[in-house]
Amino acid sequence: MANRENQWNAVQIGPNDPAEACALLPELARNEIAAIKIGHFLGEQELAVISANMQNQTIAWYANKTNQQGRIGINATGFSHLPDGKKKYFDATPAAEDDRDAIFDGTHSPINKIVEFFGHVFDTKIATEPELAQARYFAGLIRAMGAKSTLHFDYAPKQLPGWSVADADEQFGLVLYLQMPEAGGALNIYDHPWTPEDESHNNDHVEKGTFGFDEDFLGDTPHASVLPSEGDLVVFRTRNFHQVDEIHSDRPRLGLTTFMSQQAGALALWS
Ligand SMILES: O=C(O)CCC(=O)C(=O)O
Ligand SMILES: [Fe+2]
Repeated sequence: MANRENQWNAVQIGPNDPAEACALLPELARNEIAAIKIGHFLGEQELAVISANMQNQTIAWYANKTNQQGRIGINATGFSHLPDGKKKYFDATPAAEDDRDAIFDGTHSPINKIVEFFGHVFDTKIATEPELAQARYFAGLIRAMGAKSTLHFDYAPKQLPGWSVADADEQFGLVLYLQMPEAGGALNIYDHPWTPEDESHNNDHVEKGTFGFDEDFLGDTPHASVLPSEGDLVVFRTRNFHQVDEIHSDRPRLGLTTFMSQQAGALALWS
């Protein structure tokens, strides 16, 4: 909840304090804080290796959104609306993991680093799907943005019914910033978790993502505006509505993203 000044704030911590980050997760889950910003989660050298490797990968820009919204990797909500979408997602996972790991070649995998970081306190794994012989979810989608995002929320119980990640108590979003624009690109997080009544403002009807929600529907709801630096890891509760601000840059804003679901105290990563 926002405090007396009607501000809602992110808490900033350092990269060597996993116990502190883990202790803040319950506060995040209760909307007492907007986000946890873990400064310098990746150092300059790790960023340089990843950025050089990325030159060999192609960003898949969304139809009609070239240079605005693109990705490297797969995400479950990109498959959930397709016939047999769940099977298609898990069939596509091994190749997506290979592409991802080629980007991490020569440095410690940031996804493993995240698992180890939260693993200091919680049982932390890559999510698996019991219905498909414990097939592993993909984790580590790189999002490229050249313009603001939609106003949206991410919440598997609503968006991925029938997938095991929907059986979670909480869903966090983690973004590790690989490249930031010269100006703009803050992440705005609103103190408003999605409820079914909000659907009257939703402009996406088949596949999630193209239009998002009416930008003005939250009125003066308190929000936090988080402007990360390259190498920072931001953790927030994705059921809260959020939006990436206008971007002013010749090069895309790049974030390595994964969801982190919590169930019965254990954490599971997936994209
Ligand atoms: O890139 C960001 O700052 C947030 C992207 C986003 O909406 C998400 O990861 O759910
Ligand atoms: Fe999101």
